[in-house]
Amino acid sequence: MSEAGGGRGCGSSVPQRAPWSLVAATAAFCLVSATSVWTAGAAPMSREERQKLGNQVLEMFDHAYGNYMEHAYPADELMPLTCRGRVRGQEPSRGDVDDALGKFSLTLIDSLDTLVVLNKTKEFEDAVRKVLRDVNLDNDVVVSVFETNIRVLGGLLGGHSLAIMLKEKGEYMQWYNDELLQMAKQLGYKLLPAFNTTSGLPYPRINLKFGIRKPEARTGTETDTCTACAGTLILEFAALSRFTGATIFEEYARKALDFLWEKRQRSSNLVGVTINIHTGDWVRKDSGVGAGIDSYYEYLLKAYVLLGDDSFLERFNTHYDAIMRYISQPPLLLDVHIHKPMLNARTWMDALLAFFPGLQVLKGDIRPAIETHEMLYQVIKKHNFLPEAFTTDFRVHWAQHPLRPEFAESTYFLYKATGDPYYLEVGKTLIENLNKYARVPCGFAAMKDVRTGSHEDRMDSFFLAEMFKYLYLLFADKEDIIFDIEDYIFTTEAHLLPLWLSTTNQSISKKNTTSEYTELDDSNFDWTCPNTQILFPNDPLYAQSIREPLKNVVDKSCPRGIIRVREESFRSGAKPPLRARDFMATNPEHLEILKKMGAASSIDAEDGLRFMQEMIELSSQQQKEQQLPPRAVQIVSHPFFGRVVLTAGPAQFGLDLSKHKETRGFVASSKPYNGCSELTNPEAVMGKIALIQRGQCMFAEKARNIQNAGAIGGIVIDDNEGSSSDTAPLFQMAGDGKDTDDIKIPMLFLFSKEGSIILDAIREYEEVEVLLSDKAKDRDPEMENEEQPSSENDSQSAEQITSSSQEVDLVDQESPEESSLNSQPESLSPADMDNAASVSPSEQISNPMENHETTSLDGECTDFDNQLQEQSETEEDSNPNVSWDKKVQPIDSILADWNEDIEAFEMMEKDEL
Ligand code: DMJ
Repeated sequence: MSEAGGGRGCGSSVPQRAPWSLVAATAAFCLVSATSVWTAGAAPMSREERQKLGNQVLEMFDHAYGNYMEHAYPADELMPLTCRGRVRGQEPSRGDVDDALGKFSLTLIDSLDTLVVLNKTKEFEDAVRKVLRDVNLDNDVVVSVFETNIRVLGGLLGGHSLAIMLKEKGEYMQWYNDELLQMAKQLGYKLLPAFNTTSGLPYPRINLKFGIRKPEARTGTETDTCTACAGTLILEFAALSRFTGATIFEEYARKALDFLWEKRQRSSNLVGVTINIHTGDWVRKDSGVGAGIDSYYEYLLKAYVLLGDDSFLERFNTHYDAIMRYISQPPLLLDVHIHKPMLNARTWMDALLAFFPGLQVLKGDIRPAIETHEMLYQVIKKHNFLPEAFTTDFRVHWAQHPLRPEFAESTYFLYKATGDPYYLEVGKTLIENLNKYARVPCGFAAMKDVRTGSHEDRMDSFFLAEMFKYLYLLFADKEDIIFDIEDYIFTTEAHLLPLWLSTTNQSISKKNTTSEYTELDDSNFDWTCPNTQILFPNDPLYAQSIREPLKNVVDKSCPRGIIRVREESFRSGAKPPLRARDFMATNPEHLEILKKMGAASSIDAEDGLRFMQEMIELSSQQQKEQQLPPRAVQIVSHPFFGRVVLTAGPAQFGLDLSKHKETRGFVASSKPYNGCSELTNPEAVMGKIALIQRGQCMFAEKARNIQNAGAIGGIVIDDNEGSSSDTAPLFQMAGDGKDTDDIKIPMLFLFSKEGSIILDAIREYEEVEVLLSDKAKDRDPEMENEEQPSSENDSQSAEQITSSSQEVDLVDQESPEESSLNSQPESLSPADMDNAASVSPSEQISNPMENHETTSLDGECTDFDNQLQEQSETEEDSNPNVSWDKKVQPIDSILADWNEDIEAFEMMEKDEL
């Protein structure tokens, strides 16, 4: 165990060299692992069971990595539904998400150090050879500087760190001669032109071959970047400098951090989500700990740990104090405005903030970490995964889940800090859910919609870099890992950097240590560190006692408005402010209140502002609620056994699957394939779910034709080749303007990519059975042994459906399985033939609100709001800063901010996480 140091030490009020050996394993800055003190609470998990779960994680990793290597490599990522590689330019663009892909075998590089952690040393050696042999870092591709840094530079450095560790051990990697480090350096130099701005903040994107400025670069015109994008470089860049002696990398990353610190909002000490890289103005002035900011905070604290530079801890502590004052509303973490930090900026939280409890463990602030983690776990128990965004009353706001690792990360750190076996049970649930809902024959697929259980053809590289590492380490004993993990720090992508770097090539930190902090009061900073003896004073039930009051927080919560409870409590005795949801234009009292808003006092003006925000939210929510949520097509026959779930659009006619039992049946293509005339193969579709191609007539007409032929359901497949629910907004199939009550069968719509998964399955397996539903049926091992039942929907049986026998003289079309792969219709349908129910432009593809959950939660209301209120009142008493909110703010300034706030709010709504 190395004694790397340079920062502040536990239990000391003066700087000293500290053993940072606990950082990686417990990530608990100054925390002693409490594993050994645990004696009661959740039942302890036996070594045998932990080993079993560890082995399960290894098997899952093999499934993900093996399929990537077999079917996708050297592509950047695996597409687990279509079982092939995702090559940029060959797939429809997914926008910003694709900027992580640089044609540099991303998943392989991101997986390197995971292989060593999981004891796959031989595979690691092979993987390193492949990287050195195959990876080209000079592609003409525009990539994200942030993603390339954390995943590729971090991956190469993590690989190098463990390669030299293995070489030193004397068995593996004896041939290794710093080749990964040379690649990392080459990549580092490629990223440097991005920093060529007056502010020193990097451009968000760079062309790997042409940099920023050259005409061929196709980038360099951006003006904004996110705070995390500019503030998450120091660990990798400093490691690169210290490994190589080339100081320029650490200098550049420090300069960007210095600039962000300078630009913090001085009265709140918060930073916004996006910043202008030329002027340094905040572009988005909302502030939280999730998307857009998250790893900026993480890197301040970890930079202190790795580099031993006090200025980073001072900055972190200043921000942390502000976060706990304004953003933390335990167990929630809610975004606020940097200028008006008592005003919430959103009514929802994003999944990325799930890393924060882990960071709080590193900081040593365990109580709020336990509370937020518990709240997140309950959301997961409700939806199987953490949706990308969820509301303060725990409804799904954005239903995707790309297999993010942040919650597993926090679970691991909390277990290390508390030793509470409860966290092992949490990890077990994560493993079960991944296998049950995300595992597909060719890897693990991201969830397109946690409510329906449908998949996206996507397995991000961070799933291998982070998820398996944290899950494996959660169940591992020290002897299960071939090196001492406590000698390393985790980057934000869970790459491992050795702590001995803190004492190597330190010239840069010495040169650049700023002296501006003399203005700050030292008493703001925690120079001493908590330890487990204080945190858990002989009380092994400590963590449980914190979780207990929160145990029903999700199930029994009532919808809340966006007003923060703290604010309401300031006005005890006063009439509660008018809320948008209660407003009635016919109520004279309401009109009177409205008139007053913005006219009398700052409080009234703030009520007015809030009212406007609520109105915008409410109307956008109501718009969404008028749309039907997506449906699921689940392939249940061999060899899929329910593992592949496709996102489908509903129809405004026919059987409503949300009200009825699902429909199950074998599929058959209709002839003609467009379904626009009487079918010529009724015997083939009778009692089955008919596949029909979009185009050439109305959806309702197709439905009638297949119903008349005896089909029990229909799936319309888009004729626009390459379309996918990953890149196009789902819509409802509208009727034909006539009465559609005669259509009794369920109809669903699949984009071409999802449709081709079924068509390919028919070609390969002939008999393909699917389930049409509003939510995928749970998969369990028995499903694989189940007999193939006939349609569960007897009332929909073919015999009961009246058949018409109109003779229509139309040319028969080839069915897709007879035609060649990717056969195209003879002529493309006029766009206006199929009448998709209109979708407003603001609800196009990338709009997260598209998936807004419309159902309210079951369960009675608890006194959760009261709990929060009580807590807030206590905080008010002890919080010197509450006076901020009480200050009379000039009404003009509030009104001047009004437009800005509404604009920011609208941007947030559009923003992709
Ligand atoms: C990872 O790439 C990193 O953890 C990053 O900091 C943000 N989150 C993704 C995975 O969700």
